[in-house]
Amino acid sequence: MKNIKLPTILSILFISFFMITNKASAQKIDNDRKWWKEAVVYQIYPRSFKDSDGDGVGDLKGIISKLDYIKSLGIDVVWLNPIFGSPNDDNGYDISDYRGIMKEFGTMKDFDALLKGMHERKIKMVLDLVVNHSSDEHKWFQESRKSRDNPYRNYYHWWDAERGKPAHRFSFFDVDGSAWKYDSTTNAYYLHYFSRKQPDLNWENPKLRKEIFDMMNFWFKKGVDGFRMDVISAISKDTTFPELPAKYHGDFVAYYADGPHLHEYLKEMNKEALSKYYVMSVAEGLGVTTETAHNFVDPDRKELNMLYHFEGMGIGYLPGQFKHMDPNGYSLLEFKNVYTKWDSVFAKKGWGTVYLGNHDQPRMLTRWGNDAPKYREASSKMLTTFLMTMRATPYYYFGDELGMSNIKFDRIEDYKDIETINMYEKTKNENGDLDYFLQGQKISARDNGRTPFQWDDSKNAGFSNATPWLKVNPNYKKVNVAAEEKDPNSILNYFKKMVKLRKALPELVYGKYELLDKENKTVYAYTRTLDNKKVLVVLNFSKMPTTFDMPKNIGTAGQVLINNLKEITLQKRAIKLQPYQALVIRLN
Ligand code: TEU
Repeated sequence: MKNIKLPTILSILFISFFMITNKASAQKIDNDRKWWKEAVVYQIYPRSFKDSDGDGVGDLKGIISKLDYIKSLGIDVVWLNPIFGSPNDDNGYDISDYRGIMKEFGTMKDFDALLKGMHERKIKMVLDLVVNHSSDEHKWFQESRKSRDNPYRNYYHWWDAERGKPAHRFSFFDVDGSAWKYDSTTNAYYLHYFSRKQPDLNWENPKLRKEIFDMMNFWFKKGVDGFRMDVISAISKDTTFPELPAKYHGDFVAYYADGPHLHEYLKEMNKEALSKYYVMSVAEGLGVTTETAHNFVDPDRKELNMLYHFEGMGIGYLPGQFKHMDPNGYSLLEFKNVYTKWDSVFAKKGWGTVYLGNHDQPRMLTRWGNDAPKYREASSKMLTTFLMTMRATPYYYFGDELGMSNIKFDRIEDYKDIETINMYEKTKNENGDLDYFLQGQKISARDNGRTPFQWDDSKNAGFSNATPWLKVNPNYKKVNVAAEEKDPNSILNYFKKMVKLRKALPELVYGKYELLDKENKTVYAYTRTLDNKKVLVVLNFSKMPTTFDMPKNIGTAGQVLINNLKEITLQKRAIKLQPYQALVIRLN
């Protein structure tokens, strides 16, 4: 003992203290560590991923043939948009057979092979649960509409016409805007929040609920690892169908998400299906607010794991104009505010999600970044950096890892999406400005995010030998997997690096988020801190160079963990940022 000097003793003490605190806090994370919190989810729109049988439509065998590519991304979970039997009025969101595979996509044998292939590669599979509505071609609806006393009548919402017209309900996809459709066979109206071919299921009926839970168990027994739940917030309705309460005027979506028995049904779903397996569940939180979010995801309520909110997706629209974005872009201050607010919602309890695009949205590069040739690479990478450094599970949309961008169709004939086509018809019927409408769709239409995946520079981007169901973006000659795999600095390789970094640093998953320089209009900067580990994320959201001054109280800059450009200029505490530069820096 006498040979050991005081500084050595101090450092031993220091190291053991460090180990104890580290262990204690590691345990703290352990308590509520979950695989789905640490996962990166990769969303695949099967219709547009890879066509194996030459009909111009992507399919399950196509996905199987690309499993090694999916694995190479380093992601953990694949969410597949609906793959079930469907007449495709809304690309599979109108299901006619919940236990069968859509003919164009393949067979149950293909599905089993796909699931096996994913599991062999340690990738989990999440399916889409579409149970607010079915297809009107589902056997239940075919029966239900036959007569008022059919055993399936109560599987849907009917309003007998002799009661007069039902109170108005808004439909997302109807050309007339009404969610009630008159059906002469039984002289009654049925409810459809989406298209006429998507009648809403009646969750009040315990038999219907049992059918749904049995169906979920059917897929879980096959080994499926979870569900993304389509408009699940809308399943419970006040079946007296009163006039829309005044509180919801101008915000019918909030009303749809505020059904009287919603949380009873979710608890029942948890008990009868979800709780029996170690699976994940994520609600499409249409109409869910920061006040109501906890009701879905707090663990002690035993409902769902996560939800994704729509507040971020609402940024940048012109006021009062559904689906027309402000040509001057969006406000980064608002963007920061929304994501910071949603981080704080789950700071103590529950867990969030983060996404910048999906099959219902335009491409993230066009909408949130800059798809001009000069900026597309930097801004794609910058947005990926944002998604991979937030305290929330990232849901990353296929093709964004290549920097795919909006196709911006000029003609209505090029669109295939029921939403665009019906809104166009509606605008026409109302003598609206069709050119203005089409102009708006170039930015906001859902088909922008649904064009075929770009594999290489061969015909149809290597997606299909036949004419694809939706046109391929002409930029595929340059923007494609084959080219980007070869280029170490590609958007694709940056995405892989970013996924690796997130997986390597627990502070990027669990660490506390603190916004810096809140009023900065072009730079989004924050720190992520877990115990004694801290990183700084600095993102230049603009095409102008700028300087970011590191606040004194956050520590000093250490290793640069990621940089989406070649250079970094750091003078004392001033970081010079090039257009769309993104940095993750270790703080000491
Ligand atoms: O989306 C729900 C939804 O509200 C969308 O209609 C959204 O408002 C719209 O896409 C914005 O443009 C889910 C699915 O994600 C979507 O693909 C389906 O069309 C819809 O439900 C009906 O199932």
